[in-house]
Amino acid sequence: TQLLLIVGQIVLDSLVAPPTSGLTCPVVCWQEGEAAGSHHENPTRTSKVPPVKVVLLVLGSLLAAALVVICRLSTHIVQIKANLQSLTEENNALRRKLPGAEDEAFCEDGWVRFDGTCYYFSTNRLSWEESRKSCREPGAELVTVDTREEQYFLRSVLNRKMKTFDDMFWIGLTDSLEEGRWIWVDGSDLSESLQFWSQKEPDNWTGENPAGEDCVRMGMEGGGVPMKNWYDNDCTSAQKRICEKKLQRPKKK
Ligand SMILES: [Ca+2]
Ligand SMILES: [Ca+2]
Ligand SMILES: [Ca+2]
Repeated sequence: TQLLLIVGQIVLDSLVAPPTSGLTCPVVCWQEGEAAGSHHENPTRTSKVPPVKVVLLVLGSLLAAALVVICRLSTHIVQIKANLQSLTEENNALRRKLPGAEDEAFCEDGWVRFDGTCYYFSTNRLSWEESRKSCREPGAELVTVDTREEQYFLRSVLNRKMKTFDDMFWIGLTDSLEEGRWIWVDGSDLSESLQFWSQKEPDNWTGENPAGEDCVRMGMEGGGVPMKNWYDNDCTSAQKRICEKKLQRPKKK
């Protein structure tokens, strides 16, 4: 502001003040002054500041003042943006503390979180029925594959975990009630569009158990076909298992 006032005063002075040295034309004055100054023939005229120079000086000052204002505004905008960022983070933190907030939920140690669900990949082996019981103890169930994304997630984990071809995991799918009718442990029928049988499966093979194969385990992708990693198997054989349950929430105080 002070700078602007000074600049304004200079403008006024240059307009109001009468021409000095008896010269009537500022341009002539300047031209003469320049010419004289360059030859050092008229020291009295070269000591005056020509009005055109004053105008240039004023314009320069105004430009400088404008730059200062723009610079200060930019600083303010940066500060406002930083404040907004800080408030957004604070808001998100408060939201997480609200009852039912998704991010407050968690999976217990040993369980893997994916898309609002916790999964457990066992290291010990049990029959299919025993596996189901074991999953139910902590309030879970043998896994049901409800989406392609869930299948993709499970196969990705298994691809990392499995050491040998036979190192498979029970999932919650069986046709023990009616041969060929596959039902999930939640009672729903296996949908046509969401099946991931490996090559030549299910085959209800009777080589190991004359009762055939009525339970499903998930393993390596047969023939290297991506995602196709389901095998029906003898339900009494001991296999690892995958359990799933909803995200846990802290107990209310
Ligand atoms: Ca599921
Ligand atoms: Ca069967
Ligand atoms: Ca089979």
